[in-house]
Amino acid sequence: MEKTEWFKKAAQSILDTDDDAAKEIAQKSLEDGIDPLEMINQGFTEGIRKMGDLFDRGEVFLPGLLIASEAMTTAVAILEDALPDDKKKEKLGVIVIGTVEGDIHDIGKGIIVTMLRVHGYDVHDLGRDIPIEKFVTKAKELNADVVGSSAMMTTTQLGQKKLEDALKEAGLRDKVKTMVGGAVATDHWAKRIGADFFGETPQDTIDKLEKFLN
Ligand code: B12
Repeated sequence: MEKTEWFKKAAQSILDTDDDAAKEIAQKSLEDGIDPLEMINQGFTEGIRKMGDLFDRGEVFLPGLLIASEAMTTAVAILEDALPDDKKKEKLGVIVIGTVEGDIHDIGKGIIVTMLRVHGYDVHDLGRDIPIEKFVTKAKELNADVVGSSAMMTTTQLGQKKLEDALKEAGLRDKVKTMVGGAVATDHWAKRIGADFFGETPQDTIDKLEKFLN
């Protein structure tokens, strides 16, 4: 099957909130030699984006979105397992990343984590709903080069500003670069809170990281 057909099927399985289909499509696409990263970015991610639009328009409700998110997580996990082992590669930098306190959205952050790992970064994913102190403690412990935070809601976005302040207070701010992302983040927001940059997409994030770390 053409890879564009696989992408369409992947997206459709998310729109259908069909966990079994998503799982099967992920597995079969691998057997068919489709690049797992392309399946994530051009297939399943398209599905969750469209689902988000339907949710915004009131055509899908929260339980539907929740099931779609679970199907997405299952499929992405299968594809991630198939990614080449990059452990032997020389690491480009140590990154501590998480979704800020009060916020449980982690699909986008998970995709960023996968892409960064594939590109050779040593990524420590703290998870979601993470207290600011935990970002700081981990960054200190690992002597991190970069601290990244994801926030998907206007109510939790302030956590990204608190993180900037906490890193300053801990005397770490001149030792690490900070990146922010998530549905409500913008270049303007990053500038306003004093973060080094805003990463809009995985590629944008990777390009900017290269620039900031060199
Ligand atoms: C899926 C989803 C959920 C799922 C989350 C499942 C999960 N495990 O993540 C569930 C159903 C659980 C959920 C719950 C809720 N949600 Co919700 N959700 C969404 C939805 C539809 C899609 C988010 C998503 O996964 N997008 C796909 C990914 C691939 O894109 P992304 O997250 O933007 O990530 C990309 C970039 O932003 C970037 N990126 C992301 N993180 C980072 C971090 C760094 C460091 C960098 C550099 C880049 C980066 O790279 C990613 C890949 O390209 C959005 C709608 C939207 N337009 O975003 C609402 C949305 C975020 N949710 C919203 C809300 C309000 C809620 C709820 C309060 C419930 C409700 N009443 O609707 C709860 C919140 C619970 C909580 N305490 O957190 C609102 C937030 C409104 C606001 N502006 O404040 C949105 C915008 C929907 C809306 N229009 O109302 N949600």
